[in-house]
Amino acid sequence: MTLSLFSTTPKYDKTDGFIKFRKYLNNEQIDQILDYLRTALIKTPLFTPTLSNGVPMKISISSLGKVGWISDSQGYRYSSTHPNDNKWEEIPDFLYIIINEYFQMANLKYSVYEYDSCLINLYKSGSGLGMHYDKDEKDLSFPITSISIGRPCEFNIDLPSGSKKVNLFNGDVIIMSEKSRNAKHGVSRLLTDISRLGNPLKDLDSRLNLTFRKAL
Ligand code: MD3
Ligand code: FE
Repeated sequence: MTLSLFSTTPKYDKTDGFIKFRKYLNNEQIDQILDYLRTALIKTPLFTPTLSNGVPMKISISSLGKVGWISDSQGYRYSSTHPNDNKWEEIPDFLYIIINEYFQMANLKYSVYEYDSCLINLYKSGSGLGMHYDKDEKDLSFPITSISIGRPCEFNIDLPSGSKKVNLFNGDVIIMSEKSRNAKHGVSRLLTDISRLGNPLKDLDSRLNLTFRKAL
């Protein structure tokens, strides 16, 4: 019999291609992201999108990359400009490098440089995001990567193997690949922060989410 002195803790959980990493971003990485966004969002500020029926969404959004997701009376689409007509700021190289580390850990054989859009969602106290599909991207097989910052939330996803309720905390990274890529999902509510790292946002009641997409 072989004696195993060291247990190898898996670096992530994976169900139907839904990957939740046990290794979360450190405070330096989170500060680097927030520093970048503070500057980037001067020209392309967070805004409240309106659905085509005139109802405003409960979150505010902006984007980085070649295109960004917008919604107004004309409907929703990926656009090369912010509603104020400015071009979106770039996805910085340090973010591609961070995401690549996670792709490597999960053995994903895709190039992170295919990501041409990063959607930034800001959730204020009491807000959420109803259950929906993300199908506005041209290639629905390319994985989506999400980074959570700030207050934790309750995230729900209907996987083929069953519905899953996952709490997402500050620094958490998840990837939706394979069968989970086109699963229905949403954010039911923000949770009280009893977190391991605290909330790095100035507004302690809010949550920021970045999702990386290959939209074009
Ligand atoms: C599963 N955002 O922006 S991130 C969205 O926390 C969105 O802000 C949520 O849903 C948030 O569209 C969830 C995790 C996520 C993102 C995209 C997905 C899960 C997904 C696309 C397909 C399946
Ligand atoms: Fe979504």
